[in-house]
Amino acid sequence: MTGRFAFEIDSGDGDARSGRIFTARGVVRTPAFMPVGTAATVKAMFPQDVRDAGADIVLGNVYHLMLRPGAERIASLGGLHEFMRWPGPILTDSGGFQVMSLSKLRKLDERGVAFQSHIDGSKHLLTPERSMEIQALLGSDIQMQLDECVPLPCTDAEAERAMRLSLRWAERSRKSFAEAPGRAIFGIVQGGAVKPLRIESAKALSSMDFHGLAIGGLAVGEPQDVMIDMIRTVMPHLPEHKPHYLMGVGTPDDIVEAVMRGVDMFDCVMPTRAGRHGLAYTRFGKVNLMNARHADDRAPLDPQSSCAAARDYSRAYLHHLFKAREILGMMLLTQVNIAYYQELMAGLREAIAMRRLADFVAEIKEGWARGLE
Ligand code: PRF
Repeated sequence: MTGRFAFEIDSGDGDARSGRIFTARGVVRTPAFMPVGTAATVKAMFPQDVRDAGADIVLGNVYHLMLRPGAERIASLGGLHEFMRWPGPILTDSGGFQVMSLSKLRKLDERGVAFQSHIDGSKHLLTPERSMEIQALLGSDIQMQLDECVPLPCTDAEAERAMRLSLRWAERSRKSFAEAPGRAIFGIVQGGAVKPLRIESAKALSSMDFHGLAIGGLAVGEPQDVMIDMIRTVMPHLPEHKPHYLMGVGTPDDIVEAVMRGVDMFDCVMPTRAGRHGLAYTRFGKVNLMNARHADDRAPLDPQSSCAAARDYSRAYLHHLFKAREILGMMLLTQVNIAYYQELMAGLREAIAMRRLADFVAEIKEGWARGLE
């Protein structure tokens, strides 16, 4: 492992940027979409297929991996990259967000978040320091601070309390982060849908020497215009020369809108989860393969796709696989969706470099609106 963590912006179009993040384990082309590999696997996909689809980086989760198989165990087995056979960069989420959404028994205070495992009921305390330690044990290339994300809508007082707690946890996370060449730690902006809170959070984090800044607390139940409004509010207060990561977003349309406003990185379970439920993301919008209209259709999902699963199998066959609950259906549609998301990101990067982002966005939105033939 050599080299320093760095971010270089190669081109810009309006507020959008395209560039490269340099990590110890390779380069991430931005804007980037990170497939979610929660439990040391991008569900239903071989690591090499994730790479071949165009992904430079995947995401792992502290919460799941600390509970099963355990961070110390993964470390003793050679680290997460070796364990899951993904040699490229890995970003790990800090755990707080997953505790709040997955564990039914949990209690949050100044120290951290105490919770019971959703798997076996065992008790754990996740502090900012322990989250950093776990992320280091996993061998993460980009660590995230521990934060608290409140679901929207919420009261201003609740948003403020969580934002201030997240700032104090940001300082503790930053302090306990073990510096290593090519490794990074990102801070996370919170503040609900309250603009002055968002601005205060962004300013405070920007002064804390993080390698990148994330916008958290969005895509948690608010309409898209609220999300866009918050991105627009925060962005002028983030350092321009550091990566901007919008956590847990989103639909292809959300991603396009955020890229136009200066976001560089995304992650979301949407393409993988949808793929396991018979939903395909394509140039022609979202397609539900469970629908009977596909039962006799010889056409593939998209003959022009870079993905063999989208080119070589008929819609009728995919429909059959989902009706029969065959595993291959999930595998094929996960491939289709990850390939489509990566194709979209590659298209965005190219359009930014050519300074034709507005035209590109108009073209792809037209395709989504047209629907499948
Ligand atoms: N914080 C963390 N992870 C996250 C989020 C957050 O706010 C979100 C919000 N959409 C997704 N994942 N740590």
